[in-house]
Amino acid sequence: MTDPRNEGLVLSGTGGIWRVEREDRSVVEASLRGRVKKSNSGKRADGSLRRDTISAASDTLKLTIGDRVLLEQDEATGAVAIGEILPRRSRLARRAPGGGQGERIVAANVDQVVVVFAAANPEPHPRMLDRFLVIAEANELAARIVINKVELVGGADAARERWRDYERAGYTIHYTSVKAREGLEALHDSLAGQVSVLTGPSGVGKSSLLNAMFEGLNLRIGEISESVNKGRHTTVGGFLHPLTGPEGGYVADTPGLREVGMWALAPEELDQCFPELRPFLTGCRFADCRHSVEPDCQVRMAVERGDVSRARYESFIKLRDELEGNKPAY
Ligand SMILES: Nc1nc2c(ncn2[C@@H]2O[C@H](COP(=O)(O)OP(=O)(O)O)[C@@H](O)[C@H]2O)c(=O)[nH]1
Ligand SMILES: [Mg+2]
Ligand SMILES: [Zn+2]
Repeated sequence: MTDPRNEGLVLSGTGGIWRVEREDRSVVEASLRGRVKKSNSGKRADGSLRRDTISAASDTLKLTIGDRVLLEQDEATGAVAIGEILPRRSRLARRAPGGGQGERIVAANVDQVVVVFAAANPEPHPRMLDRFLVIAEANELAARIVINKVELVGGADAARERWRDYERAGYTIHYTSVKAREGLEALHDSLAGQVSVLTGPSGVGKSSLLNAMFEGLNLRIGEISESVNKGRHTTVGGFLHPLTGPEGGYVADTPGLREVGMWALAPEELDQCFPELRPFLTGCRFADCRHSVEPDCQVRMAVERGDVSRARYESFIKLRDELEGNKPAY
């Protein structure tokens, strides 16, 4: 039987020491017990199977932010150790689930991926947005989009014009301005009580948005990247920030996801990661249709009819080329 009072949530970790939030919201530093690292039975003490076993010493890096763990306290020394990693309900990995060796789990137990771009300054790159969305889709995670700094382009309605393809694809888009305090309430409500991975290029206003929505968070503004501490410690996997407010929730800041070139997905799975293509995929003449030059391709016909955005389709083709090795995927 597990004692819920000993449960914790991993907020961050450098090397062997992990910061873990307890149920009462206090934060303790804990080491990972050797026993956990080496256990490969896949079974809990009561004999039930664990879904996600930490199976070998080399796998210890797989403990990640967002993991729920059981804590054990040494009575003599008071030192706290992580005795067990509880099953994950979801995860965000740089490789698609099932991608095998080299998979890098960025965060566990994630509810959604929130991709932030600026309407201007820095100029947004839709193809980069497509990559982030593909990563979310490949991990079967819900994704929403934030277009910040809309006051620079004449407000939300003017900004909206440029992102219609994504609304049509089914994504929820928040048009926000920290400066003009626009759209913050709706975005706040979609983050509160959830575990979100907030990602996007640097300088788009991610930290500013979080500070404006969650009082007391006090993230630093204008930091080039939170992952610059590579030389000092090995920052294993970003930070999970507890959100202030009665609903709780967490936002993960994950350096790993910024290296958007560093992911790999089977090329033939890419079409599934574009939600607006899915209704057409079973209609192509060839089951392994690449949707480029093949006859009777339903995807291409949908593009010709205007039912699927040409820009998104072209993005799909470019990413597919890349995954097929015309450019190294990582
Ligand atoms: N004009 C404008 N500037 C913003 C807005 N939100 C943030 N900024 C500025 O954009 C810069 C980068 O913000 P920051 O939050 O550090 O971006 P991050 O790198 O994505 O975390 C800072 O100078 C902010 O003041 C906004 O809505 N409008
Ligand atoms: Mg920031
Ligand atoms: Zn096709």
